[in-house]
Parts: sequence; C-alpha cells; structure tokens
Amino acid sequence: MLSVEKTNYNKQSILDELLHGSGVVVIRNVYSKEDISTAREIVNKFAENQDQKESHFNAEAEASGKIHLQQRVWNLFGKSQIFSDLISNDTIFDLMSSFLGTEFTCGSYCASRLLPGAPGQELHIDYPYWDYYKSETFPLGLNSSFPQNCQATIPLDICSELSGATAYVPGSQKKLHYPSDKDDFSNQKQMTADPGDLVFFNGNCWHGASPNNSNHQRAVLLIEFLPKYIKPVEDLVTYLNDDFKKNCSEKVKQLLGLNYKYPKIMDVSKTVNDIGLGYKAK
Ligand SMILES: O=C(O)CCC(=O)C(=O)O
Ligand SMILES: [Fe+2]
Repeated sequence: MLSVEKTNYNKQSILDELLHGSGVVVIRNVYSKEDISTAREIVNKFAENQDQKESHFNAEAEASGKIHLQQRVWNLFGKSQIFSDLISNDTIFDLMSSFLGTEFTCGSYCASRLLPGAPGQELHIDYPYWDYYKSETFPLGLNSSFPQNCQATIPLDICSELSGATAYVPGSQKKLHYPSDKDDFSNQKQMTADPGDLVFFNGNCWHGASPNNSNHQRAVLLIEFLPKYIKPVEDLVTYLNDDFKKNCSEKVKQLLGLNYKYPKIMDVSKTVNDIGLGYKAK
C-alpha cells in the first residue's frame, strides 16, 4: 500500500500503484476532523434507527447470526449536504479524472459500519461487477489491463488491524479473478487508516471488511467510482427529488451521471444529428 500526504503526492505514482502495484493507496490528512465527525454522527443516527439494510458478501455473518453487526447506510447524497461536500474533494477529482476519465461518475455511495464482534466479509472483487463469480455471464477475454472502477473509503473511525480495516491481497487486481477458498490469501494485508485519510483501491483487487475485534465501531464511507459508460450498482438518481438535481453542484451532477445523457429516449429526441467529430462535413 502506497501512503502519501495530501500536500505532496506524485499523481503518476498513485495511478501506477492502483493499476500495476499493490492496488491500494492511502492519502493522509485530506479531511478536517470536524467534517468527519459530522458525517460520523449522521451515519450513526441512521444506522441506529433504520431496519437492517441490504449488504453484500456477508454469508458468514448471516450464518452466525451476526449480520446485524455489519450495517449499511445507503443513499448518502440524499442524507445530508456533508456527503456531497466530502465526495467533491479536489484530490478525488484530480486522481479519478486521470484514472477513469474526466467524466467519471459515482456508482454507489454508502457507509459500511462494523460493530464490535462483526466477523467481516468474504474476500471479493467489486468490478467489472461484483457477481464476477458467474464469469460465463461476462464477455470473452475480459481482463484487468485498464481501470474499470476505483473504490474509495473515507474512514470515520480508526481503521486498525484490530477494528476491521478492509483486508486486501496486494497485486491481486492484475489477474482478473473472483477469489474463492481455493486461492492463496497468505499475503493478505489491511488498509489501515485514520479519520481524515482517504483510501483508494482498485475494484479488481481482492478485498473485504475484516473482523472487528476491537471494542469500538469501525465505520467508513464506501464509494464506487466508474468510467461514465459503466452501469452503476446503486440507482443514486431515483432517490433524489427535482430540487436536489437542479440545485446540486456541477461536481455532484457529474457524479450522478446527470451530465452524460445516456441511456437517452431516442425516439422522442428532436436532434437530427448529435454525436461525431463532423470532419467529413468540412
Ligand atoms: O467495509 C469494508 O471494509 C469494505 C466493504 C466492501 O468491500 C464492499 O461491501 O464491497
Ligand atoms: Fe467490496
């Protein structure tokens, strides 16, 4: 895992680390303690007052009666302005614009909260899609030679080895493969980080929440960033009313895919010619 300071990073080395290195980068001291503590309070309030929501890769927790210790808070754009502010950070836009293209979007934005005693997740990949274990449903020759996604976590609590910092297998993103109990996890590491830090990891890298063996909660904001042409796993737009969509910032519009018009209802479009460079008309 490459660890750098926000004030002093080399962009190319971060992009190389995500694609060709360990697959994980932590940028230290990106967010203020106040913003993180505001976000944490809101996440905790929702987590404590809502029914158990859908979560993933948690078969072990479900089988052992501990699924209630692994909580999700979804639809963060709709929960408070602080979540739009945190995701609109310049470091995120600088790095993701280079990694996924300048019109990158957000495919999911939730909080992942592990209470003490949570057993963690199975190691998995998130992209090209998180059901890649059904590899026959994907195109022939699909590989991880270029970035198809980038995950980010924003720790709201100390993410230590004990408290369940996300586990990963360094370099596993290079060979696209959904891991199983037949794979070797002996080189597994954890994305240890503190509140204020920003962690990026390649969604093709084998990873998953670790057991929380500490006596405190471990919450992170968990974000999926995508190139503009990939279908997101979370429908972030339907939650939001017209006022939000009209008044949110240009960055949030981009993240929600509102600036990229596809899929479009072609049959009612009044445009007679839209896409192309137009060089044959000159
Ligand atoms: O909460 C975590 O540490 C990771 C969660 C994750 O990887 C997922 O749900 O896809
Ligand atoms: Fe994941």
